[in-house]
Order: sequence, then structure tokens, then C-alpha cells
Amino acid sequence: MSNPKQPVKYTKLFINNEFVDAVSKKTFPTINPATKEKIADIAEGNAADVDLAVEAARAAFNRKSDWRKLDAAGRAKLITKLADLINRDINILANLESMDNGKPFSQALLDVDRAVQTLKYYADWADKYFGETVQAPAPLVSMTRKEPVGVVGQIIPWNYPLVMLAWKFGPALATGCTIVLKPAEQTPLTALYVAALSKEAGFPDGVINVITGYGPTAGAAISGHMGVNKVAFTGSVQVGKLIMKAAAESNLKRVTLELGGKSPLVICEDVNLDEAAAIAHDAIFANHGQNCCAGSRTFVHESIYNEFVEKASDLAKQRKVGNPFVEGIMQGPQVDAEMYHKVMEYIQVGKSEGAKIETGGKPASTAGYFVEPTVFSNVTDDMKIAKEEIFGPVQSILKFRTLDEVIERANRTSYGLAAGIVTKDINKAMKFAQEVEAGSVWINCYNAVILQAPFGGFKQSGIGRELGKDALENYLETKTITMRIADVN
Ligand code: TXE
Repeated sequence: MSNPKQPVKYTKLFINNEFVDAVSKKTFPTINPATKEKIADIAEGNAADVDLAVEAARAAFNRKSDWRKLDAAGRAKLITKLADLINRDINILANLESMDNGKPFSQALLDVDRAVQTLKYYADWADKYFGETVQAPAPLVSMTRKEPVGVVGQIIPWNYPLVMLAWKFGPALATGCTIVLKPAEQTPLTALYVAALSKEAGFPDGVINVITGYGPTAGAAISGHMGVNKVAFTGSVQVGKLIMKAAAESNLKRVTLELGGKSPLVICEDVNLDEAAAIAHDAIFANHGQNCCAGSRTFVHESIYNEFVEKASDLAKQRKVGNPFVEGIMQGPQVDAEMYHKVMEYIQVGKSEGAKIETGGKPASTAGYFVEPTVFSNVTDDMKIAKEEIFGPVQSILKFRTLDEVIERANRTSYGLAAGIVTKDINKAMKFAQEVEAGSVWINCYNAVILQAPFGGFKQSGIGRELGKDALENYLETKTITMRIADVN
């Protein structure tokens, strides 16, 4: 049941299966962005706490630990149990997520369910990946064996707190790694709740540790730690680069990054306009525009441009913004003051650069960090709003003439996370899909991120792939074992 006053039970760091204060005893407030009120004070972890968490995770990864002795089926059982407990408490978790992040309760429910499905999917993988036998020259026999990479640091953002946790936990636990996770400082509540559930599920001490706190302190301590074998990060390009640098300068820990985007969505002249406008609307406005693969450059063929702009702004006008706990609300507040001001600033920049506001452009309410769904037309490639990630409910509509031209323009960015095309012409769709530089391409749909398929970025949108079978490789080392045998055929 939706409850905007959900009590907060867990506010401390989770280390070695216990909730503890930060060594410094410091705390930081987590704020409800719909009301600007404090929800709770949360333990502020830093390097000293990360040291303790890594120590616990290292002990849990020891050769003779309970976790290492568990076989694949045993790991699968524990992950499934955790998924079931999350599902049992779906309403509590959705309340916490909605309070902390500002997304509508109905969306938060879908997010919790996605987290459950992700964990179940990876539970199924635990005993389904293999090494190989190698064609070795006689008298040698050789095989490869997949082993867990070790202690993994996982640093996640605030836009999909629980979903991001599940994307990280699933493959790490399925492969037998141990975890030190840092949720974003804006949204620590659901990660702490899941930590409690992991203990209830029966994970041994130290397998899962959660350190709440800020990026430059707790986050940096993880990425620079000598005892962490791998770091997985989702967030900004800027911080992604810091993480890679810290990994290089410490112990060359493995790094995977899922960073931002400025993803193109191309609307061809042959489409059903209502359908295309709806796809483009959801592509950018889902999750208040706070979505790494948001379709933030809508390219529309010149022959249908004016009609499309009209339909797009009609849809934006109909989008219901307000209290996330009220039924029918489609958009809550931006996550915090910083993101709110950033989005409002981009809207001003768009206006001053000559783009035309078709609708929106103002705060939607001063009670929280609400922004009106905004549509810009007459956007050109050189404008800041067409080049930089706004991460807000702002649609930028650009005009194009030919497919070759739009592919060229779509690729003229340092990002490469996702792309989409709406057309009835299979040749256009496949040409675009093959020539666009992006990790995911959607044809006649958008944001169709599916658990079973890899997700990640070309160029500066990231390194490595999450989801699907590919994600397992991020958490595995390959060992080659070669043996000489005496009498061989
Ligand atoms: O991200 P940060 P922010 C993009 C989006 C957004 C911008 C800034 O464009 O406007 O990034 O958002 C931790 N060492 N995305 O500032 O700072 C931090 O505590 C280690 C895209 O929120 O990258 C948090 O846990 N960790 C995106 C996480 O990194 C550090 C999702 C993300 O925060 C750190 C979010 C440091 N030095 C924002 N500094 C996506 N790809 O989905 C911060 N962190």
C-alpha cells in the first residue's frame, strides 16, 4: 500500500551482517524531493568504514569461507530467497524509493518488480556458465575455469536506486564475488533495507556490505582501495574517469562503467504520427528525464516536423505532475536541488540560444523540485541543449532531411549509449541500426531495456556490458589449467 509516511528502519552502515554507526559517528540527511523535508539522518561512511567493509568482504571471500564453499546451486538458492523477500516487502520498498527519489509510487512498484526479476534471472545463471576444454598439443590436456574476480566495489546512482542495485548484485552474487556497495547519497534508503533482507535470506557475514556516504569520500575510497578487485560504476562521465584513474593508480582493479548519453531518436516521414509522438514522449519523459538512455535528441523528418511538434507538445501538456503518492501522477520532482537547478539552467540556455519553447519551461510547483514537462522546437546541433546531458523532462526536437545526414548527425557526439528509429521501412531501420554508434538500438520502440540482452555504451558512454550473459564476464577471471598426462591417445 502506498504510504508517504513509511517509517525508516535502517539508517546505519551495513558491514559484516550488522548495522553500525560510521567510525566518525557522522550522519547526513536524506531529503524528500517532493516536500524538501528531511526523511532521516543516515550514517556517513568514509575511508575508515570502507576499510572495515573491504576487510569483511575479503574474509568472506577467503578460500575456506562459508561463501566460497557454497556451490553454484547454493548461491542460486540464496539469491532467489533475497528476490522473494524483496517481493514480500514490495510495498515498503516502493514507499521508501518513492519518498527518497520522488518517482511516482506506481513507477517505484515497477522498479521493485524489475529488481526482483533481475535477481531471479541471475540466480538462474549461477550454474549455467562454463569454462572450455582446449585443443592442447599432446601430451597436454588443457581447460579453462571461470572463477569469481573477488571483492567488488559497486557505486550506483540515484535515478533507479533499487534497479541499479539489482543489476550489480545479480551477476556479482551469481559468480560468487563479495560486495561493497555504495548507493547514491540522494537515495540510500532502499539499499539499506535490502541489506537487512540479505541477512534474513541467510547470506554469510561479509558477502554483502553497504556503505552510505558521499562520492569523493566513500566512493573514492572504494575505487582507490588496494583490497578491491573490481569496481562497477554507474553515473556521470566525469566521475567515471576519476574511477578509472583511481583504479589505475591503485591496484589495476577491473573497471566497468555505465555512463551518460545524448541518445538520438529518429522519426521518419512514413510513420503513424500519433504512435511516433507517443514513443518519443516516453523516450524522454520516462523517470522525469533522469534516465541514462533517454531519447534526448528527437530528430524529425522535415515533411512532418510541424505536425509532430504540435502532437509532442500536446502530450507534454497532458503529463500529470505532482505528489508521487497520488494516483495518476506521471511525474514527480527532480531528485534534488542540484538537479532541479541544473535542469532549469539548461532551459534558460536553450531559450537564450534561440530554441523555441512550445510548452513548459517553468517550475511546476515550489513545494518540491518540480519542473514542467518542457518541449523545445527549432533545436539545432550546435546548441548546448542538443549536446549536453540535461537529465530532466526536456524534449529537444531537431529537423532532418535524409537518413544519411541524420545518421552522421546522430553519431556526432562523444556519447554512444542508445539510439532509436521509428519507421515502417525495414531497410531504413536496419541501415540505421547498423550505422549508428550506440550500445542499444531500438526500432519502433524505445527504452526497451530487457534483462536477457546486454546493455552498455559505445565511446564515452561506458566500458563493458551489464545485463544478459555478458554481465557475468565482468565478475569472472578465466583460469587456464594445463596438465601433462603420461599415456594419451
Ligand atoms: O552523478 P555522479 P550526479 C549523469 C547525469 C547527471 C550527472 C550528475 O547527467 O546530471 O551525471 O549526476 C558517486 N568517486 N548521470 O552528480 O556524481 C556518487 O556518490 C567515487 C548519469 O549524481 O556521477 C554516486 O553514488 N564515486 C547516470 C555516483 O557516484 C563518486 C546516473 C553517481 O554520482 C565520486 C546519474 C568519486 N569521486 C547521473 N563522486 C546514468 N548513467 O544513469 C561521486 N561518486
